[in-house]
Amino acid sequence: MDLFRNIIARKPCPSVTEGITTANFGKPDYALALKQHEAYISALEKCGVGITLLDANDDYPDSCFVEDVALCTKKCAIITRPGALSRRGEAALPDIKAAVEKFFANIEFIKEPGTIEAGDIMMVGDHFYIGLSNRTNEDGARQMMRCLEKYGMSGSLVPLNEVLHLKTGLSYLENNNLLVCGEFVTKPDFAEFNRIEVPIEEAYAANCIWVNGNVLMPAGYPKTQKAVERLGYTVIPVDTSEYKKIDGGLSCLSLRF
Ligand code: CIR
Repeated sequence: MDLFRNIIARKPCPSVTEGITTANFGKPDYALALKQHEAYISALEKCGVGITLLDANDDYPDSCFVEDVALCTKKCAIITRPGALSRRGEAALPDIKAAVEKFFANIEFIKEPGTIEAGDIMMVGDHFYIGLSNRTNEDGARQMMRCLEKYGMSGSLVPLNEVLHLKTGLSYLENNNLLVCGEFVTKPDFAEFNRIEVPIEEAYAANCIWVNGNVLMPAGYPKTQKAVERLGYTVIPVDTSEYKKIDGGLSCLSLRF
């Protein structure tokens, strides 16, 4: 597997308190969200990646979830077209485009009527699983597959029933290890992986990120943490309580490449 060398993230803005949510945990505390974001960035620094940190943008409450607006692969970056109307403009912000252009010569764009948010995309080597969700439609997913194929990679579609995004319910930890929860425990698409089941009461912990041999995990999910440690990874717990309140997790807060 290839190491990640860089991440792009965006600071949360004061209006993060108005982020889209289906959860019932109240509004995020902005000061605490900022502190947690700083801790997240420090955890990533410890994993040896260079950090590009974009300024907060108060026009877009969910703009700290920068994962959704671009897919960064080894050969190209693809700027998405978010399905959530309040988020659509995030993909067109000049600073994200400029940040991606710093690292990628090949940049593609998803076009109308396609919609896709990259939280719905899981990379496994040169193959990308693409969830069909309320945010990602078939047109967007097929445009994404064509972009990947243009650069010698591949994609496959995974219809979703229960989760916001594909990676809400599963995380690839390299070495064929896949954390799975809920509908992903039995999906045939993932039968060949070494599946580690996340108990339903710890469902939020199914969204983790592998970064150069470490696994960043949300703090407070001891069963899942033990299971990941047993696989031999160095676990770095990160508190994301304020992001959980608006359906966000660890992967959503960065682009890693
Ligand atoms: C949203 O509903 O779009 C945000 N409140 C949460 C986005 C989470 N992003 C992700 O899972 N990749």
